[in-house]
Amino acid sequence: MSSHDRPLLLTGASGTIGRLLAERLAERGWILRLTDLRPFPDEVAMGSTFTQADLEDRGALHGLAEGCGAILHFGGVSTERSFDDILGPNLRGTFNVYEAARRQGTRVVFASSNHAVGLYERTEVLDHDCHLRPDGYYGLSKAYGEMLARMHWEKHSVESAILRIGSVLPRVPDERILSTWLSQDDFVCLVERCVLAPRLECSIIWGASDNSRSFWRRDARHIIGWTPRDSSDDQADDVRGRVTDDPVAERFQGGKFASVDYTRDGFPPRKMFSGPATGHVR
Ligand code: 15L
Repeated sequence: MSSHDRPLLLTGASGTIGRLLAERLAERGWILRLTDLRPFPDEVAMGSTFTQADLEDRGALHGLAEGCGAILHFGGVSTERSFDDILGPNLRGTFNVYEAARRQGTRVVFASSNHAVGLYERTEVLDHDCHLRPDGYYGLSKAYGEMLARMHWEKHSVESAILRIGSVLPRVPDERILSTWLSQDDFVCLVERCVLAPRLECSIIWGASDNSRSFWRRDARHIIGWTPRDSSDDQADDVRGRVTDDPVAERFQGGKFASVDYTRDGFPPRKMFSGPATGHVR
């Protein structure tokens, strides 16, 4: 558990959800060490600092993590790109974050993504222990981050909250996001709970509001004591019919990410794995 007297290190502070966290956590009294490769576009709250740094710079990350109450790892590439673009920030960078956490004996809140399991069909409902099924190189890098978290927990007792984040947006823009929406308020509360919870172990939590069309079900939220308050349900009428004309994107939970460079001839068999740890067909 972290208390307000130790700073929180936030990577990816200049990104969309990094900026949201920076603003809202500062309002809640947290002292932040913000970092990003890009400059921070907003005013830095009193007591907090911003350091421009590359996630690949191991020494810089170790320095930034010193004395922190938790590392909120939201940095790296956040969309589907080539493997070479993703390798440095998301694989080496996340490794550096975990090495820093291990040295400091601090917990990590890891921004994983629904794209770690984006190749499940939309008719399936997943539990946190389903097999990983990344929908591209970005999703693969999140799957790697989840495994890195698991290894650091089992081998070095570094705790993590692995947040499989859906879509953090002010409003629902289309039908897919009725299933994946995480309101900004629910998101900020979720991250703060991960910091305050007495224990995290290595918990996977679906980052989604209480949406009745959710693709996801069981997770470890009871460990941190988080319950979302919002739901996409009351926005359903506003987005009815807002779908793409891409059959691959419409079939899979990962949407457009799944259809990038999708070359399989026809669709895969519905069940790729057997056994209890798969998703459940609705
Ligand atoms: C993500 O992981 C992306 O970072 C974000 O830009 C959205 O595309 C989101 O997933 C989503 O699936 O809606």
